[in-house]
This record gives sequence, structure tokens and C-alpha cells, in this order.
Amino acid sequence: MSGITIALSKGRIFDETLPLLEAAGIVPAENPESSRKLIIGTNQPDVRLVIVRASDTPTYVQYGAADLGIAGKDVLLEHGGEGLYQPLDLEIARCRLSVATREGFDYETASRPGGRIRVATKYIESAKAHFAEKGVHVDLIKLYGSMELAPLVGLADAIVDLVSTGGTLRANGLVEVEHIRDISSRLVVNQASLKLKHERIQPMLDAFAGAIGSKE
Ligand code: PRT
Ligand code: MG
Repeated sequence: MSGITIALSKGRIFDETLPLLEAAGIVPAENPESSRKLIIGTNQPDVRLVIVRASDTPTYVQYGAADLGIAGKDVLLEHGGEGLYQPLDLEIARCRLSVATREGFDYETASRPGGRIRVATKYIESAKAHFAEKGVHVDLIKLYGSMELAPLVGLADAIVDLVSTGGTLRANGLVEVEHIRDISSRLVVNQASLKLKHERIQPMLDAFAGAIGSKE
């Protein structure tokens, strides 16, 4: 495949990537929200988009099934980033990774060095690193979604999840008790593609870099 394949997920990453693609002169032929197609052409005959699950983006790029991709830092931290070049923070799909508990739970005491806490999360690697750094013993329970439910039904003391407006936590009687890190989406590039297709990829990287933050 001599053209360029870009891996994107539907939803907020796709929506917020459109202006960046446009800055690079790339316009998708269809909207993946209304199309069932997983491979979408663009106005550039040698550029196509592949629509993947957000957490699968690094994997497609790592193995070279896509040359470029856009993935949240949350997803990249779990993946590990092997085989990926991460040249740009696109500053899109911004949110934060935080610890949340039920209102009234004594997180202060539970999270002292030497303490022990039961945490449900989709973000095992980030949670493990965070509590290790604090010197807290953590029993991690892997979930794939609806993390907010876990403290409400006694599955865990706390969750580690992404927070944007805070509305989901509030609606479920949870409170954000610790901010772990800010999250945004990064451009990821397959390391071999960057070398072999440098003349085609570098101008795209430059166009993306020039367009960062311009919609705000
Ligand atoms: O949905 P699916 O399981 O397919 O995958 P996904 O949830 O990983 O994908 P998607 O499209 O929902 O998110 C893609 C990326 O957007 C994530 O990897 C993050 O980098 C980024 N992002 C930015 C967010 C949010 N903001 C966000 N608020 N991803 C998820 N959320 C969720 C959060 O998990 C919680 O359930 O929104 C809820 C909280 O939102 P507020 O506004 O109520 O605080
Ligand atoms: Mg989602």
C-alpha cells in the first residue's frame, strides 16, 4: 500500500480531527456516524481513513495497518506506545484522568502511604503507576465501561476514569477526589511509515502542527 491510511475513532476524536484534516487539505468522502463503512475515502486519491475502536488505534498504527492515527493519551498510556512515534499533541478531546469516590468516603485516609484501596477502572496501567507512586497498595478491578457504578454497588472504593464536565460523576453521587493528569489526543505515526513515506507524511504533520488550537 503506497498511499496513506489514517486510523480514527468515531465520535469526539473524529469530530475534532475534521478541522485538522481540512488544514492538511483532506476532506472525508463520508461521515462515519451515518455510514457503516469502515474504510472511507477522501478527496485525495491516495489518502483513506479507517474507522476503529478508540482503544484499538495504537495497535493499527503499531503494526503498520495504518500509517497515522489519532489516539487519546489515556489509550496510549495503556497501550505502552511501542513502535509508535508521537510527534504532536493535537490538544483535542481534552479531559482529565481522576480518582473519584462516593460522597463521604474517606479517601484521604485510604490513600495515605501504606494504605490499601480497591479501585475499579479501564485504565489499569495508569492506575497502577499512580498508586505505586503514592505508596498505596491497590487492588485493581478491570472494567470496560460504566465505571461510575462500581462504588455505588460496593464493587470498589474508588474509580479511576476520565472526567470532562464532571456531570457524569455528579449524576451518580460521586466526587472527584484526586486529579491524576490532563489528557488530550496525540498524533501517532508508524515508525517505518515515517521513514518510507516521509515526503508524503511530513507535510501532513506540518499542516496539523500549524492548525493546532486554531479552532479555539
Ligand atoms: O466508547 P468506546 O468504548 O468505543 O471507546 P472510548 O470511550 O474509548 O471512545 P470515546 O470516543 O468515547 O473517547 C475517545 C477519547 O476521547 C478518549 O480516549 C479520551 O482521550 C477522550 N475523551 C475526552 C473522553 C472524554 N473526554 C470523556 N469525557 N473519553 C471519555 N469520556 C467519558 C468518561 O469516561 C465518562 O464516562 O465521558 C464521561 C465523563 O464525561 P463528563 O463530561 O460527564 O465529565
Ligand atoms: Mg466512550
